[in-house]
Amino acid sequence: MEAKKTLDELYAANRGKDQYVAPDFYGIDDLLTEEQKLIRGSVQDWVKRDLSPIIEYYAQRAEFPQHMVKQLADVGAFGPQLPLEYGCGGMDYTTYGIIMQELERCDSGVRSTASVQGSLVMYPIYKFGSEEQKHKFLPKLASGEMLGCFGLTEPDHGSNPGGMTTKYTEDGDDIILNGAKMWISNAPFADVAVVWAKNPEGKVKGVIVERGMEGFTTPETHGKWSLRASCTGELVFDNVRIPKSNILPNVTGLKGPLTCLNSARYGISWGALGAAMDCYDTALRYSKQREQFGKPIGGFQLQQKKLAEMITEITKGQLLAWRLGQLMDAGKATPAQISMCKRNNVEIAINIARESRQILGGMGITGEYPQMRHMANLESVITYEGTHDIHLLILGMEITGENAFV
Ligand code: TGC
Ligand code: FAD
Repeated sequence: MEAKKTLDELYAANRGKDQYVAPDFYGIDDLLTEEQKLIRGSVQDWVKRDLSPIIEYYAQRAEFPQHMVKQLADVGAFGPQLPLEYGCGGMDYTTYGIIMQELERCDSGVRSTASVQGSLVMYPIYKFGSEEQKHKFLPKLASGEMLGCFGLTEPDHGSNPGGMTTKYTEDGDDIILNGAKMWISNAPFADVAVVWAKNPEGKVKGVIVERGMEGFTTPETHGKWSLRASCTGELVFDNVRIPKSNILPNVTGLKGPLTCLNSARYGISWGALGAAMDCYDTALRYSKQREQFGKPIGGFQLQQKKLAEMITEITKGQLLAWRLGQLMDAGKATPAQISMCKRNNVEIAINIARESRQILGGMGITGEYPQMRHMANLESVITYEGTHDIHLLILGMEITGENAFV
């Protein structure tokens, strides 16, 4: 492996190379407020200046760009939809979606870091935590002083989290936690983990586990071909003694973690579209520059078909995401509507990554272009936060009234 480069070396080599222009075929920008466009612009500028130049390098090395955590906080990516009172952004859900889109336009792993922090760590503490927990954790999570992770999935319980075996017993003012979580984004770097475990009555509760608690370890998961710039790991609890004051008091049952997933899945709906827009934009530019048989390949009907179909799917996805944002802001979005949007937008993104890679010919398989990284990343995105199949079943149950899960 090549010697480790410094950030300065990466910036010197790569700044200014990112030529991204967001596709907007239907003038969907007209549906956004000036403030939303302003925030998008500032995130877009940061991504071009500080993230694009380094992302391929970190992904190739399967390394988490830890310095980015503070920068993500500075651009307002952690909990933008949560109240100002706790140091968060105080913005609407549409703005939250727009930020996720700009991040995933660069890399799904970066969006993942922000999704987990904002929707899966800060949101449950805000929604289900005590005032003391909110004041203790939210400002530090919003400012990037702390990084968090969310532990729901277990080795034997992925799509069916209700079967979880992680559990705790009570001992005076403490609980004793035992079990293990798997596939946890941010885990090896996290200062806190929001963990879902069964109480002595067998009911699911949320518990804030803090790094340094005895018996709590977070081994890293190695060998991923996807989401390589995001760090994934396990959470292992071996008789971890935790004060009862770390239990989230205001929710009991699986609806706790699933409510948080509504918010995160919503963010992915916008995010995946960002990856699709980057792939399309890259392929469109390439098709105008690359010549074969004496003319740009964009002049051949077969390439135009690919590009025309991509922009059609992107436009439909943009409208779905925008409308879902409106429903979220009005507090009316249903889980099945969120499932439809997450499922559709991730699927079109993965198809567009693949098709656009073909337009780049051999160059498309190199790290010079983002297609392969997006394509590999999206294999995780189509699996986590509910698999493609699970979202179809959620939708199927909503429209037929019949449960096909079991
Ligand atoms: P079921 O009996 O249907 O429901 C149990 C309770 O939960 C309620 N509920 C919801 N509440 C809020 N929002 C939702 N979306 C909800 N869906 C269900 C439901 O009303 C019930 O409440 P109550 O009061 O009656 O008890 O549950 P089930 O056991 O049959 O399971 C079905 C379900 C929905 C859990 C399953 O379909 C599912 O969603 N599985 C997917 C699991 C999943 O998404 N895991 C994600 C792990 S986290 C992650 O991947 C993070 S990646 C982050 C990154 O890096 O970006
Ligand atoms: P399984 O549930 O074993 O599913 C395997 C296959 O069976 C899938 O195709 C599925 O669709 C299908 N299947 C399952 N049930 C049914 C059914 N009833 N009907 C039809 N088909 C079915 N989890 C967290 O808690 N926190 C995190 O931060 C987190 N980050 C992740 C990061 C990455 C990179 C990845 C890959 C995963 C992450 N996950 C996280 C876990 C993720 O949510 C799970 O992988 C996902 O929910 C699927 O669970 P599973 O992998 O156990 O697959």
